[in-house]
Amino acid sequence: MTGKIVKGIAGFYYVHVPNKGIYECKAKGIFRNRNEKPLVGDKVELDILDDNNMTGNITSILPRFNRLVRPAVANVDQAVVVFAVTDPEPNFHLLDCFLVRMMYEEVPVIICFNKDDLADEDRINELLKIYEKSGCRVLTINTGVTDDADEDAKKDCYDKLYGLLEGKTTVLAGPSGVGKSSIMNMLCPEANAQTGVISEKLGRGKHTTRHSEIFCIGGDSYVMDTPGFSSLTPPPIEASELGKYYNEFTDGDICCRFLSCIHKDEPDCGVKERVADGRISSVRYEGYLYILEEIKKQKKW
Ligand SMILES: Nc1nc2c(ncn2[C@@H]2O[C@H](COP(=O)(O)OP(=O)(O)OP(=O)(O)O)[C@@H](O)[C@H]2O)c(=O)[nH]1
Ligand SMILES: [Mg+2]
Ligand SMILES: [Zn+2]
Repeated sequence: MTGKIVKGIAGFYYVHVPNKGIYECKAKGIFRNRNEKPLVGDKVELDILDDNNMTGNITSILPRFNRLVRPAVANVDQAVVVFAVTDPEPNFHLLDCFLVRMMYEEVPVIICFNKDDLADEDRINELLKIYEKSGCRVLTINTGVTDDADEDAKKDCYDKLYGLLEGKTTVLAGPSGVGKSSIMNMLCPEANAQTGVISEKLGRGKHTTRHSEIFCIGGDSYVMDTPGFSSLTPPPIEASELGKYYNEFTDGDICCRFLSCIHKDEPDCGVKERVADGRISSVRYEGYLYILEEIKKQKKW
């Protein structure tokens, strides 16, 4: 029998088998020997141990379409990276690093700024403007959790997001406290995911979600809720390659004097010209310089 791992906790894997339900499984020793660990999202073969208690053994992992390291999940079609417009304030370096990582993994990303009820229109337009040329679709929503939330606005947000998720397996990723689990609950109230409050002292989330978990939001549409992350390392690329991961920099009209230009200290750099005249967002460019340094540091090890 085959199923899909929807959750893994403390050595147990919860495997969903269509029309039967969720089996609590152990992975047999073969995985440990092969250094192969089942991941949430994996399609697996299982032997049923007990149909009444819904227990089984995972005997093999079917070939993976892809796998992500952070968050650790397999077989995703796309990622929705969630940041809050505020509370917590968006960390653009972290967001940009996530985008570079996903591009490296060839996983399309939708950028979702949540909690748009907490910001005015100017701020929202500013955020949209930063990412408008990133090559990602960008949207702003709120999950309607506040007491004065308007039902129509809530329905609009649901529709906006649902339309992008239909028929796909999507991972919700982002820092703690931005509202990933709240989005999960908006999409699928049965998920009943636990949500947390922002720490007043630290101004960030408290890592309410501890394990990745998949929910079916209707038909063959699946969404994975994942724990928040607070730091990310760039993918293993050369500093000279980073520019390729910035859609804004790869416009055919951009011309740098040096072919090997990394758009940092070189003269006659087309990218820097566009940053200076505002055609490339300075936030994106600063993020680029930051990740460039991270890559150089990584290389030293
Ligand atoms: N104002 C406002 N608050 C929201 C919105 N969405 C979520 N929140 C609140 O933000 C806090 C954090 O939400 P969670 O859904 O737990 O955040 P998370 O991203 O799952 O966090 P981790 O599980 O720690 O990674 C909760 O207090 C939510 O009620 C929104 O659209 N607007
Ligand atoms: Mg959560
Ligand atoms: Zn250049």
